[in-house]
Amino acid sequence: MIASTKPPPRMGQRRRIRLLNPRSALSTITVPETIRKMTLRRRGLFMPLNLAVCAAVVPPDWEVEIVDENILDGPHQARPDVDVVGIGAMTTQARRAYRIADEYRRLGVTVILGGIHPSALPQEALAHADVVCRGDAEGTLPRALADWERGSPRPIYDWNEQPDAPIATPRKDLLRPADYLIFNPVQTTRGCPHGCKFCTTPVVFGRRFRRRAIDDILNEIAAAKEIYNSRVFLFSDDDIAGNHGWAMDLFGRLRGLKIRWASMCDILVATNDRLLAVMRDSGCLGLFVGLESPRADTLKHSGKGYARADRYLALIRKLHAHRISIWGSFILGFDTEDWRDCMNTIRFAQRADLAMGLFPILTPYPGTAFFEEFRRQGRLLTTDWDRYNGGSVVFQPRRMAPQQLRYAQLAAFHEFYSPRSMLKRLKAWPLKKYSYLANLAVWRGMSWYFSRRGRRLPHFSDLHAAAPDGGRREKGSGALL
Ligand code: B12
Repeated sequence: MIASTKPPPRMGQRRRIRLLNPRSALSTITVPETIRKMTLRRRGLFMPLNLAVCAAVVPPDWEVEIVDENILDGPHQARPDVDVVGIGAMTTQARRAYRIADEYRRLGVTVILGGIHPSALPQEALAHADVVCRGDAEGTLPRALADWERGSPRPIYDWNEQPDAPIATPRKDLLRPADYLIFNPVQTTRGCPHGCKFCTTPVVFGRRFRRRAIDDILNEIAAAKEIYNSRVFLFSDDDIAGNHGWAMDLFGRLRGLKIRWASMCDILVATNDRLLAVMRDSGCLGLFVGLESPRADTLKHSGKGYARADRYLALIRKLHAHRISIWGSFILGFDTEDWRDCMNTIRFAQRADLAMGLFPILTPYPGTAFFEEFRRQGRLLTTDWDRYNGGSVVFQPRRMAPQQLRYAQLAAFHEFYSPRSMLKRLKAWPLKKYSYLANLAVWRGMSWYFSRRGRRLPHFSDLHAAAPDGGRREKGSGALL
């Protein structure tokens, strides 16, 4: 543990805080050049909305700046020119966040850690920080800074002590739009009533669905239209239609703004015809839907019992009939599934004509039920947080070897994004220009990645050939690769 030595501030002096987004381990895995190619040479994919929100709740008499290490040419160098540094971290950023925090503390700058990972593991984070803020910055950061000014900050501030602090409007003026592909994410809700065992959201932000004032949302969008000329928006929500009544109000009022938008959403939205119609009228182009698996027993096992796998196809077709395209996300590696189930998942995604598919490997993020379960069972292979990125196997799968699972993931991406699969899913008409571009970007990125390494692209048939039974279902096989 490194102690911070800077004396408490003198009264009346203007305070300075630097908010920092550490470099993410993921970008070193997915190869920065590929990301640049895919993002039209923007430096970053997504602007750090978390820090723009933090900046909005810093007391007005403080000077505030945001530094995003992901868009710098080299690593950020800690400098003692601020009083406080606030660092946010998802799990993939935790290791780098801790290193920067240690450097700042060595210089005597007070360090506040926040975001999803420190919220899930506050004691771990406290070894690198003076203060840890758990959950929303709105309910924690202003209190932490006020106590710091009085010279007596507490080690932990929890948003549950102030659960009704309103969701703030982010300070986007502190960032440069040209640096990011997605500069105008807008968040409308927090928390999630579902309790999926793989998801961090209910653990960190609670199971009560918290809604932002609709006027604030509309004002943020209107300002972005005017200042940045934005017409297409991304709602950075877990589930924009998690509450159908509220979503109906929101979509009804969005209609007047004449924007187009996409968001994450659960599949149950397709059970409500009236809501779907209003949603489409409000400018919805597409939804990112967590489907996880086409197997009912897997959904039940993962705590996603609210969704019914046998209705997936019909509900997806209904969304398509409303001209809403779907990015489906599936998780590979559940205890109920082996590599053949991974293959069947991809076949399902192709049959459903999904515009895009994501196939992350099951990752037991700290705080989730799966993390506790795998730890209890001695199945965690590592707690190197850099590897908690959805592209590495960090636990011992029940029905396949770790290498089989990783290979199945690569085969899944390859087969789903192959030109033949793309044409079949997207069809020639009506022309889905953006979906074609996005599919081609993934395909190009994959082909480039494998050819540079002199490796052929992975196929599920390789797993068939390597299986000891020649492809019939065997129990607990660890053989391959
Ligand atoms: C948009 C998004 C992305 C964007 C990028 C986001 C970004 N800024 O870099 C993209 C699409 C690139 C992405 C990718 C990934 N994502 Co993502 N993503 C999201 C999503 C949907 C919204 C994030 C967001 O903008 N939230 C809005 C802001 C305002 O909320 P916030 O970040 O939590 O910040 C608040 C508090 O946490 C706190 N806070 C945050 N930072 C700080 C700092 C300080 C000092 C303080 C005091 C407070 C504080 O205050 C903020 C305001 O209240 C979330 C879901 C969610 N509900 O958060 C998942 C989520 C963050 N993603 C997740 C995951 C797993 C990933 C991937 C690993 C997925 C994958 N397999 O590829 C990658 C990793 C990317 C990487 N950089 O390494 C998980 C994180 C789990 C974890 N333990 O880390 C989440 C929570 C999804 C989930 N439900 O499990 N993601």
